[in-house]
Amino acid sequence: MRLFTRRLSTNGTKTPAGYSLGARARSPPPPPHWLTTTTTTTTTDGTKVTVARPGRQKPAQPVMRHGMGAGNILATWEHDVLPMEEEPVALLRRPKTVSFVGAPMSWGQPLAGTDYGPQLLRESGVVRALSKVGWRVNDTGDVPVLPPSEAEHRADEAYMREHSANSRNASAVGRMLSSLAQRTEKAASDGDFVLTVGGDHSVALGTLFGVLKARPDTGVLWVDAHADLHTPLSSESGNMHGMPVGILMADDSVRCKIPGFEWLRGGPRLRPSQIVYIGCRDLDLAERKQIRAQNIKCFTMFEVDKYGVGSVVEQALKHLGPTCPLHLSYDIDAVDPEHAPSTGTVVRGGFNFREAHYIAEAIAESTRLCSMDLVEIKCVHFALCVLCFWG
Ligand SMILES: [Mn+2]
Repeated sequence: MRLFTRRLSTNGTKTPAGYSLGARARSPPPPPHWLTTTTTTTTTDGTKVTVARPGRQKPAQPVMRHGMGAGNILATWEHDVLPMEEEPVALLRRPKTVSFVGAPMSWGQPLAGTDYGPQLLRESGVVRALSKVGWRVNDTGDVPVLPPSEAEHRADEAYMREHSANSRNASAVGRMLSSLAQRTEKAASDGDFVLTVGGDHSVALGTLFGVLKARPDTGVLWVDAHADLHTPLSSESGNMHGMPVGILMADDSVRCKIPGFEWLRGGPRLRPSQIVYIGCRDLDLAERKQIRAQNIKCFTMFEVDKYGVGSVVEQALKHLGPTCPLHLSYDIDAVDPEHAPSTGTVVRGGFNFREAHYIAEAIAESTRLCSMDLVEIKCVHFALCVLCFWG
């Protein structure tokens, strides 16, 4: 599946730069691909005839709104998508269907704005873009996110005191993730591609838990500036968006004590060999130690610079094995702030425009990508409005 876009080359689909009168004046360039539909028919004597005829209208230009900063990347898809060859996704049902799940969570970190992510994606035309590349889209709407109640707040405080833990709003986050996990499990069991749009990265705990229930041998590609490998027992900030991998890997005796996360009991645990990190560049000491101790495959930006993004994705896929379904958890902060400035935890030195796209394209090319999170897209203008309003 091509969620991300590919730039048009100058191979005739676009007028090349420096186009001049001359040979081309006598032989006009072909019309843009969006104005042409080609049909191939076989005549009675067996020869194939290809006919080009006027087709779809030129797609509308992207609409930039609400500080769509994730934006320089996402807002380009309307005019930048190349129609791709039909690609079999053997592990999904036919007709190939995307279940779009909105997860407008922002309680996993301290800033407002990520809760606007699903709406931004819908407004920027994600459904139309997916339909255009041959997918049926089932928009399941947003999973409800409610603020912590008084009782939940007290439960959080008691847990943190008792275990010297650090987990802000754990109850409210856990409650929402429980419904999210049920929804992703159902969609994955139905054979759909599950596309979850956050929301902060805590939502990946819910989506992966559901996906792993339906497809236990799933391999995870975690594209992120961070490893999100903490638990409330190791976290300094207490932000739940830094813990989805850590909690998924943790033993039930640790994770089921976290208020709001009792439902994880007996459920799947992520094995260290089942995940690969790509793009990390902001790891703290505890996370580095754990990555080494558990022998987790991790390609930091150093490796991306050293080997190139092509080799890194190839090695990552090789590590996960040749047959398993794949889940891509794409934190937009993996991309350099120059291209994706509207995110919660900005870290410079990330992927450039082509690297950011290449990763998704190369993983899709495996034809085994069956689920994906796109998270931490933050609406800066919206957050500023909230701050001004309350300010
Ligand atoms: Mn993350």
